[in-house]
Amino acid sequence: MTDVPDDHPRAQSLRTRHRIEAGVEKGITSKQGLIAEGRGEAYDYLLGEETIPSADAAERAAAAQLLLADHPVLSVNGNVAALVPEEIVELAEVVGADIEVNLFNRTEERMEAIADHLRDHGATEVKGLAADARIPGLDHERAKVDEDGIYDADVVLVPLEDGDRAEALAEMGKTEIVVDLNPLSRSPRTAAIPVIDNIVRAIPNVTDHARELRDASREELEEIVATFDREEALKEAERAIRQGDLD
Ligand code: PTJ
Repeated sequence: MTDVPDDHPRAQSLRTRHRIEAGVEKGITSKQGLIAEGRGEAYDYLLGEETIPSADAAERAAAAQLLLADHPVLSVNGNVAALVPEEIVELAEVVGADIEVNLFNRTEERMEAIADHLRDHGATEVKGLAADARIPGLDHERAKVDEDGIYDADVVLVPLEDGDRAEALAEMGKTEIVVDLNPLSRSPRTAAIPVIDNIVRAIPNVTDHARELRDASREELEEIVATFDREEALKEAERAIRQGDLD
């Protein structure tokens, strides 16, 4: 991987880009993942490449929601696997969630490569390969999930999800936490908790909040979820992007 000097003004963004490139080379990330990364970078640039306060509030609500869940599942696609494999494994440990590979462009090779990559980063169990259940209302390949994974989950974290599947999961009654840098995209608009932030900042921050909230009572966690305002979070992110103060 190309070395990016620490004092480069866009060091983090360039490192993220290189990780996606490496993901494509390793057969983890799809070519479309490169395009998705480019779209994400543009929004992140306008957000000042930082976690804005409303995103931090969403990340705290996401942590509380995951801790409250009976069966939380973290969904992983090719971009997420390339960018935050260790961080996903860590979050799953802290909140007691399953990890499931779920791809927009599903191929068995990529499913296996991503599961191996997650295991190399500490995952003990990776779901998604059984594909013994279907999300109703989606075409065959995109509908595939594990019966004891996403199909059974009450709370699902779906980063960089496509709009159709986000809607179909919501139809199934799942509580969805969506991480996406575009507040106008259908998936965060469908989510109970839209997190408008870069996945590379969002996942570690949800984990930090979850660690801090681990001993909180159910009432405290429910209060955090109930007072989170999803409309406000979407509005705040859009406002920040439109009025971007790029200092
Ligand atoms: O690995 P697969 O086959 O499941 O495919 C995954 C991609 C991401 C290629 C697929 O789901 C796709 O085509 O997604 P879209 O429709 O391009 O949407 C990606 C969304 O993620 C866009 O709204 C981007 O702004 C957003 N995004 C991109 N990079 C990041 C991001 N959001 C958060 N953090 C990022 N690093």
